[in-house]
Amino acid sequence: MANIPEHVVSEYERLKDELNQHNHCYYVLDDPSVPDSEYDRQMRLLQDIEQQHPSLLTADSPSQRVGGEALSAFTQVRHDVAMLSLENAFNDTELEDFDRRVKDRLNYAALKEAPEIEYACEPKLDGVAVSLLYQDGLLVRGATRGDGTVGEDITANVRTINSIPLKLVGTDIPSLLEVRGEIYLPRAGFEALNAKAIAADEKAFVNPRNAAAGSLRQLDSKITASRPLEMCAYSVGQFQAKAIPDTHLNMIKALGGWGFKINEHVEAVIGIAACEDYYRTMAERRDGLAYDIDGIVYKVNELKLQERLGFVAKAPRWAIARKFPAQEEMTKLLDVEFQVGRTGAVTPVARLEPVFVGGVTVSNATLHNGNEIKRLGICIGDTVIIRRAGDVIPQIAKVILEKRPANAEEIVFPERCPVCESPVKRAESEAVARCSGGLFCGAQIKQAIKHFASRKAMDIDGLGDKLVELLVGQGVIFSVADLYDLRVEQLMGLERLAEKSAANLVAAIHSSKQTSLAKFFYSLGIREVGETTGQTLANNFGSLDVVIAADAETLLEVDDIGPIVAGYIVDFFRNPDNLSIIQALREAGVQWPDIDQNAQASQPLKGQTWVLTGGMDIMSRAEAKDRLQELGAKVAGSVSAKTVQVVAGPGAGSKLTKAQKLHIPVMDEAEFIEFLSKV
Ligand code: JCF
Repeated sequence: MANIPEHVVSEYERLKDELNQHNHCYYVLDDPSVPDSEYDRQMRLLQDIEQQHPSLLTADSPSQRVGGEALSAFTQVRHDVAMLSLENAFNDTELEDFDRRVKDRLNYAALKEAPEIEYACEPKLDGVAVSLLYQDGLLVRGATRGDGTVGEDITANVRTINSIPLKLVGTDIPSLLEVRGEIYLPRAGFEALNAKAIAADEKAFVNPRNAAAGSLRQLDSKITASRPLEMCAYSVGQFQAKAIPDTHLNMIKALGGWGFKINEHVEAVIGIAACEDYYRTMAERRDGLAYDIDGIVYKVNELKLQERLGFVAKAPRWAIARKFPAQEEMTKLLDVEFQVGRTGAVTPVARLEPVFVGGVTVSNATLHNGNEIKRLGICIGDTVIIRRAGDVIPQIAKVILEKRPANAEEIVFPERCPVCESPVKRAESEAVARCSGGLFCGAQIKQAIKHFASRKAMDIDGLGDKLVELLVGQGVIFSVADLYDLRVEQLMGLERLAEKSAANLVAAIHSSKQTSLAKFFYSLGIREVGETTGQTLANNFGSLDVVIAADAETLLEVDDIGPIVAGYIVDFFRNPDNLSIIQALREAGVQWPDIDQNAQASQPLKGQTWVLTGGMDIMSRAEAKDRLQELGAKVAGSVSAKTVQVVAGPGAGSKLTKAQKLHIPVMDEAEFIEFLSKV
């Protein structure tokens, strides 16, 4: 380092170490050590030094995570220790057979009292296997698995992945370490990537694994850098160190100590029955995980035993993957129906040959809108791939064109509403097409009434979807206001409604008349006015008539109301049909206490955003939300920098983690109830 003052060199090394450490806290431990602004400041200092003294710059600098020059091709890499695949087990019997083979091979039959085997259990991540080579603690090479013997050199790409240490940390760093693991895209990253692709009219990825593989195959590492990939370490190939761990689990822990992300659910258990319990527990948690897993990997935990067991052909005898039900299956598109929603949105719904996928039988899937049909290039009769992962609704991920039958039918988007035959129109800026029939359309009337009666709206017990279909279908009621004229004798004339249920329903309709202003706003079914906006309107304007009279400008003065919602609200109250329904509801006796605008003291949480997550034992989630909103707080669905307080119950997951990451205060249910009693 000729000509570079020593204090600059040492400052440079210090910044590199510190940034690597912040990076580790943020991406591996999910626990940031400094605010983003401080990280950015240190990064700029580092980059300044690198600009003034380019000879200092090495590939392990944290500034290089953004990717560099594009390659023209990948070079081949020979794995010194072959990268193995795993044998699969598809049921408990196959797993028990594996355990028996392990014991036989270890000659346990000859023992008087053969012990149960200890197994390390871990979720099997659905991503791309990689090998990372570290010499004296520095990342020198990253490679794909390839065929297990020869892979591709993807060093430039792996350097962009934030959870991969560029330099190992901790103590007893091995002189040579080849780490194996899975590079994967968490579900949220996958959804975001696909949403972007769809918005740009590009092809979407079928699943996170394909997206991860595609992201790693980029010759331009800047593209890889833009994808939120993660890497989780699960085994070791080459290894030279002073001390070698005795078990797989201790090896994994050592990797964690050197800075790798390791799976939070790895665990050692004794005996195959405990392995089966682990499988069932993880199967229940599967939908709630932030990433796709396709099974559980079991490994004989003692490395000495692993050595004695050895390998067959391409797989170790000491490990097996127990597979979960697939999250993707093939099926046929039988037909497409068009459903009309509350706001007139016409949604194409795919009718599928029933298929078991992601643990449930799926026979319908939404096709969202006309653009989605075009993007998928789908026809009736096509064979499709259905994906159902997490708690999201099943999606058609891909059409298998090779399997298209000769009589495949084009899907024609209807020009007239399938229910009321009014023209279907689509605004230039919108993907959604809507029936223009408004409250003339039977489908929209039905949906409006269902919404009005629902639990979080007017909460009319006993007025279920089926009954609404019947009442509107038979011309008994035409609007929500007609509900309040229903008589017991009238209802009894309908199929399947006994006198007692009819009387109960009339009573429930009667008692719904006492409501709150917030619920009433929500009940009206104004576009984009959900529960929260209903509460916002009530809190800020205090009475229905003030909102009816308000123009868009007045509405916009409220923080949480944007121009689009304001427009919908104004349009709604300018519509004479809507006003006459509101008039009829008031005449029928629907009422609520107005909110005293001067009683600011009753809203001590005004302007605060709260988040509820996890379970609640004493009060219900809905009650908690109601109480917070009455106090003026906004209750949001996700944690952000704006969140002032999180209430976390048992089972809280990613929202809690994020709150901790952002240093947002968290309280449990008991503390929350205590808090409510004091405000
Ligand atoms: O998570 C995985 N996909 C995974 C794959 C985990 C493991 O522990 C593995 C693996 C492939 C081979 N272990 C081996 C030996």
